[in-house]
Amino acid sequence: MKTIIAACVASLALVSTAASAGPFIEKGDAGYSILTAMDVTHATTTIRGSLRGADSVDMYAFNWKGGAFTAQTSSNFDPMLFLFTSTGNKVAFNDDHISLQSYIGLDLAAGKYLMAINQYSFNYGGSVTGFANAPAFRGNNGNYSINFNSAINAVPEPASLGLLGVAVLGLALARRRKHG
Ligand SMILES: [Ca+2]
Ligand SMILES: [Ca+2]
Repeated sequence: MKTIIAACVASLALVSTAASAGPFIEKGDAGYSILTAMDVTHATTTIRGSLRGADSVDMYAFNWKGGAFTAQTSSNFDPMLFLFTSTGNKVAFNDDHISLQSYIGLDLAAGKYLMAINQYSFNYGGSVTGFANAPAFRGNNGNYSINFNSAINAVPEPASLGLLGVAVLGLALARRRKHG
């Protein structure tokens, strides 16, 4: 039984390590179109990046597990926040929620999405293709973080596999005990 408990604890430790990876930091400069959006490459509750001059829009691609979704900006400039489907259909937009900071909250179906952040008063014309004007808009230089209520890009498989592994191990030990 001790062995099984130890295996359970080890398995849970692996699962929680995978779920609590640190912030995703923008590498170089995230793009501003469906094709150039930067992939968030690990499960995280925070994206951090910067906007500099002609780099006036950053767009990120991520997977959402489904359910209640919130995204809140924190920045030293006046941000605007956008959520699109992976094919560029607008899901949500917010400029100012608390003070000048942006907030998006909704029940979001599982799938791949694009999140973009830029600066007031960039006019994107209500469409993802409106970001093509990004280089022409010169905002202030600044740093931002986008914080999520739950890990984006969370991969559910490791948790299921971990539990499955524990079940298989438990069965194997039980069988060995019977034979021994
Ligand atoms: Ca950037
Ligand atoms: Ca704002």
